[in-house]
Amino acid sequence: MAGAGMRIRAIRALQVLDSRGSPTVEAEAILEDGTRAAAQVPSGASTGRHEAVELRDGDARAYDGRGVLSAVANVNGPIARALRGIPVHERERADRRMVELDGTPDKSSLGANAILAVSCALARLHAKVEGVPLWRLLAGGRPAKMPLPMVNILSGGLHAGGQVELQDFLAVPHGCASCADALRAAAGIHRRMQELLERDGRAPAGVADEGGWGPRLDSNEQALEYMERAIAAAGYEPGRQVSIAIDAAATHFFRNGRYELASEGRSLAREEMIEMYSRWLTRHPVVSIEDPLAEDDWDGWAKACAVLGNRCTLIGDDLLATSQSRLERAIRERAATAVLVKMNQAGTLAETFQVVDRARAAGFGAVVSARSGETEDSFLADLAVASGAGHIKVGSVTRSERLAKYNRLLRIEAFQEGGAPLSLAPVLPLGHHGWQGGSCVNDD
Ligand code: 2PG
Ligand code: MG
Repeated sequence: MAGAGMRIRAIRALQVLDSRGSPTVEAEAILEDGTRAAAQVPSGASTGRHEAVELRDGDARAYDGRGVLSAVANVNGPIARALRGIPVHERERADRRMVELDGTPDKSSLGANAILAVSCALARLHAKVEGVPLWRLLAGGRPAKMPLPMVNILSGGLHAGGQVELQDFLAVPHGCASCADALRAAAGIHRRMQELLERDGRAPAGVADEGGWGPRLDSNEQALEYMERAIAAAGYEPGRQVSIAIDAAATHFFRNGRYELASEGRSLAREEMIEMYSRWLTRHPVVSIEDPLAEDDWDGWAKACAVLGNRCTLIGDDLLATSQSRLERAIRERAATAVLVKMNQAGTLAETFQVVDRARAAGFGAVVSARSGETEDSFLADLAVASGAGHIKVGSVTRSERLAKYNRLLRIEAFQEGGAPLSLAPVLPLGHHGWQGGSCVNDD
């Protein structure tokens, strides 16, 4: 361990801007010999109630109250003081120190944005000192592999002005042999989608928060029809080479016990939502549904798993909030079959890896995910490879805060950095229901 003896001399932070022009935290860690590394943290729009808290200043005179100068001050003050002198390889100890120092269950005292920025900067610094790629350092003994990208093509909900309620319709190019091929497929589908929408007079003036299209549509299901058409127009067979993933983000259209599909003039009970998804699974090649129901509708999720769980992967985002205790409950109650992994929902790298590792042990799938507000930091790509999750969700193939991650994956794949055997997961991992892929596997 080349860097084992190297201790932290200083940590400092500043306020930078994310892809929506909102402030976020960048932290830099510096060792005794002057070696330094930095990291920036992302920020969600469709945030769940159970996420670790992002500290915002609330001063309406700056960035509509969204400044993060208090989080920055927490890094520069108490966090820097508490971590000074800790050897850089003792990163878990550093994460624990920060959690203890914060002292709240949701990191609302120091801010998850402050804590995570430091946690990631320390990991990057440690990799630098060891002279290994970040993903290799993070992997430890985990089965690192190239993740299959799930690429946003159409957006709705809070990411696209609510044209339709469901938030994401994504292409899953599982029939491709490499990450590079999967991205080429996704880029083709994104372009063909633009042409199809233009032809129908539905082309939006710009792209949505994650770089996909946010058109006005007649219904949520119409998004699935467009997805199939765009996949075929790009030269791929829907369901055999490229399938569809949905992130409904249902928490955000759930009011008073009902799911409000306002664009369709419908208000659905949870059973009707499950029936709707069931019909869609019959008609369209959908391999996974994220947040099909709201974040605290545990009974609904268990029903959804019983009815849909052997036909597609049910991924908990707002439901699980990258929280160990919520994941335990989902395992116990069979309330999901995969977990969405977002570092800033947990607030430290150590807790993020605990969730990924527990999911693997329980036979749950895992998808490592970016946020709708992102930065040029490519950390997530290394995390996805290191975790062995097999899947990554970064948004679309436009906007450089997305491409920073994809391009980092391409670099890791092209140069086989670090020499580990990397493999592309063929299809979404399934939960405890034992379904093995059905017609969605490219079995040529
Ligand atoms: C999600 C994410 C990313 P946000 O819901 O999965 O698409 O969105 O960061 O706004 O929570
Ligand atoms: Mg989501």
